[in-house]
Amino acid sequence: MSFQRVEGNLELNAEVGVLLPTYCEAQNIEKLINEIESLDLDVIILVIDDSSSDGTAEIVRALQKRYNNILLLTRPVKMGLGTAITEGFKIFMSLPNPPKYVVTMDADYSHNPRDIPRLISNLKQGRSLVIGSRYCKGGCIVNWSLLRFSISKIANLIAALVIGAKISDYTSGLRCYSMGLIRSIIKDLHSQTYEIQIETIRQARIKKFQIGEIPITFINRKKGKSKLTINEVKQFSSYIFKTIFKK
Ligand SMILES: Nc1nc2c(ncn2[C@@H]2O[C@H](COP(=O)(O)OP(=O)(O)O)[C@@H](O)[C@H]2O)c(=O)[nH]1
Ligand SMILES: [Mg+2]
Repeated sequence: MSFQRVEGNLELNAEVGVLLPTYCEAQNIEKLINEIESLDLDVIILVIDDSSSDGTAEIVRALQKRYNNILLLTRPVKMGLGTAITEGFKIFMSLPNPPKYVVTMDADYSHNPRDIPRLISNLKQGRSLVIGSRYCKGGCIVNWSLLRFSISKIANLIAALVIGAKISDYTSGLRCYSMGLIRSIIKDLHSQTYEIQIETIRQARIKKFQIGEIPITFINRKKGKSKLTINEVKQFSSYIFKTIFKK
């Protein structure tokens, strides 16, 4: 299994795991990791990189020499955000000392690392999944095109109809999961790409875990390109249709 291919110290022991899926994030990853490291957190950072051609993995390897709490898995081809997140979950679960909480975030610096402690403290108030929401009161999006905003809003409206959880942002990538929730839903996660964000919420709801959200400010990436393509939109739509018919 992929666990054997993870680079870094597998004996690490920390309360929080931060999972960073990367595809061509060389312009963002160093600043992001430096900022996570500067937080007052007991943390293991796990980067799942899909053989980015811009040298993302080499930058992470250089950072592993500076910090002793970074793990890296490189996969041979681009395999999608969904499989990167589930593979990251499996790696955290299999560590000799698994973290209690797993935070996922985009590695393009559109999520603010300083929101991580807020997510964790909200989870500790009795929740198993806390979403960083752009659409609840106090949340906000900076610098998105009208088209990108519309795609996100439509995806959220459909997800709300199909899943019906009491949350405002189903597609946010900034979240905190309890390890108990991850262990309980891992076998039911089959997403290839961005639909992972709603599949995890759906599974958490089916298994009756408490879900919460806190407002965040999402600032569109300043560097590099979005990896959301028509293929991701198709996979997302196909997941929604399959879910409707399963009901
Ligand atoms: N490992 C991996 N990471 C991916 C893949 N697709 C997207 N990502 C990462 O997932 C995060 C979200 O992607 P992004 O392009 O920012 O999507 P957007 O914010 O919706 O435009 C970023 O950190 C990407 O580098 C993939 O196929 N594999
Ligand atoms: Mg992004």
